[in-house]
Parts: sequence; structure tokens; C-alpha cells
Amino acid sequence: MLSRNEYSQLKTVIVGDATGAKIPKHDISLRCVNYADNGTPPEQGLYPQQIIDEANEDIDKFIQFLIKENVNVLRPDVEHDPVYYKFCPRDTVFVHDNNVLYTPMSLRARADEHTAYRKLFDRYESVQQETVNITREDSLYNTACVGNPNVLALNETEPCFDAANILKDNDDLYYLVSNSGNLRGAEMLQHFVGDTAKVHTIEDVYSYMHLDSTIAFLREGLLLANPSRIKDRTQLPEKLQNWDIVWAPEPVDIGHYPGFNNSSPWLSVNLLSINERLVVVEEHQHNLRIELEKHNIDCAMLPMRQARTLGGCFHCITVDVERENV
Ligand code: DAV
Repeated sequence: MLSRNEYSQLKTVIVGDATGAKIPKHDISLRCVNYADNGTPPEQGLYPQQIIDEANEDIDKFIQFLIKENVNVLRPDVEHDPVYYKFCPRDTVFVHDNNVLYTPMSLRARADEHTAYRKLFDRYESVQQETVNITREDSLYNTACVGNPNVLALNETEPCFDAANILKDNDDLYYLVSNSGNLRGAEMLQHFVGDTAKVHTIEDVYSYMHLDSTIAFLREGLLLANPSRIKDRTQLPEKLQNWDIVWAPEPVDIGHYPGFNNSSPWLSVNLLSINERLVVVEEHQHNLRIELEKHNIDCAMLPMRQARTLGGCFHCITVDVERENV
């Protein structure tokens, strides 16, 4: 059985690769999903080499750490030249129980990204891999979202979501309705997981990309929340309302490469849990470390200099494939 939650002992993980990362062709999906709140996209083409090199150097350090923790590391297909990138497998690959779903991605440029990861699951005989193909007609996107967080990028013409809109807690899956995931996507996810889990939607909390810079699950009954988005526990689905909450302190802004910005400073929340007592955190987030230590959680402080530039810190750049299941 594969991973069913975000925090029990990690055994096998996919770690992304910045090689070949590109700004894709400009189209309505890129404008509405990635840049609704975030200026205009940079020119199409490879990211500057310095970004790619620094990201890969930091990934190498992270992998050394994982190996030291006895975690088995899998990497995207080196032959795969991405249309967008293979830096954030979290966005594309949803793993739960014995199921792997390559989600119907919100960006057109990411429609075939799953081909970078598929072979990694061949070793698991009983695992089902499913890919959802959608058309991504212009009518899926609502350009009124640009500059207006009250209007979401995705209409409901077909199910559409990134895997990073989901966090898992065993029999419960939490799904953010936002620019990168619509309501039909949540229904599709429920259909896919069947009676192995219940999908709970989170709405009107954060309109832009993904759930994993807003909430992190630390263990059963303890979560980390971003107070700039979750103002009050009543905004959480009922099942999470009686969890203990660590309110994330103001992040240290590590900045981004000039002209290339794919995320907010709240990537501080985007941590990877190794187990209930150890998480990997971006190395400047000392106030966060102090808060987590109060809950007996140690922090491995590691660099990820281009996290904001490329839009991913340690949660985004990974997929927990196997955890010790409870
Ligand atoms: O907070 O800007 C980052 C994307 C995480 N997958 C943010 C969203």
C-alpha cells in the first residue's frame, strides 16, 4: 500500500528536478492560473541557467539528507524534456492507498508532465495508475480572475485540478477550490478514490495556487496553518476544526530571481514531513522552527534558494510515495 497521509514515517519519495524548466508558451491557462495575481509571465523559454543550477544544487543536498534518513529517493525520467517543468511532481501526481492519479492539470503546458513519473510506479504490482484527459478549451478559463481574487480562474465546464490542491489524512482528503482546482475536480477525485476516502472541500480561503502553502498536516490532530489565509478555525472543514493548530509565524522572505516569481513568501509552510517528529523546512525560517519545537517536532533546516522563483519548496518538489501506514 502507498502513502495515505502527510506525516507517518516516510519510506519512498519522488524528488523533482529543475533541469529543463521553462516558461511555456503564453496562453489563457498560464495567464489565469499562474499569473492571475502575479504580474505578467516572463518571456517564453528556458529559465536562466543560474536558477536551474542553484535549484539542482539544493535538491542534491536535500537528497543527501533523505538518504541519511533511510528514505528511498526516486527521480523523474531524465529523458523527459518538460514543456513546463518537472520540479514540482506534487502538482501532478496524486498518491493514496493503492491508487495513483495523474490529475487533469490546470495549465495546458502540464498536460503531459505525468510521462516523467509513470515508470516510477511500475515496481508496484498492485498499484493502479490513472490519467485524466481533459480538453482545456478557452471556455474552462475565466479571465476576470486576473487581478481579482474573488473570481476564480476555472469555470466548471470539465473537472480540472492540480494534485497539490489536495492534502491527505488517511480516510479523509482535503481539497482546495481555487484557481488550480474547480468543484467538478473534487467530485472527480471522490469518484476516483471511491470508498477508500472522503473528499472534503475547502472554499473561500485562498484563491491562487494549491493548498500546501496554506496548511500542513504534522500528525493526527495537529496542523500548521497560514494565518494570512485561515483567519479562524471555522473556515476549516468540520473534521479539522477540533485539531490543534500551530499558527505559522510571519515568514522570512527569501526573495526570488529578478523578473521570475511563482509564489508568495508563505512557502515557509510548504514543508516535508519525514515523520511525526521531524520535518524539512527552508533554512531561514527560524521562527517557524521555534514554534514546531514547542510541539516536539525537530526541523532539518535546508536551503532551497529558488523556491519562490520556481514556485515550490520541500512539499511541492516531492511526492511521498510510501509511508509506514497506520
Ligand atoms: O503561496 O504563492 C505556492 C504554490 C505551492 N504549491 C503561494 C502558492
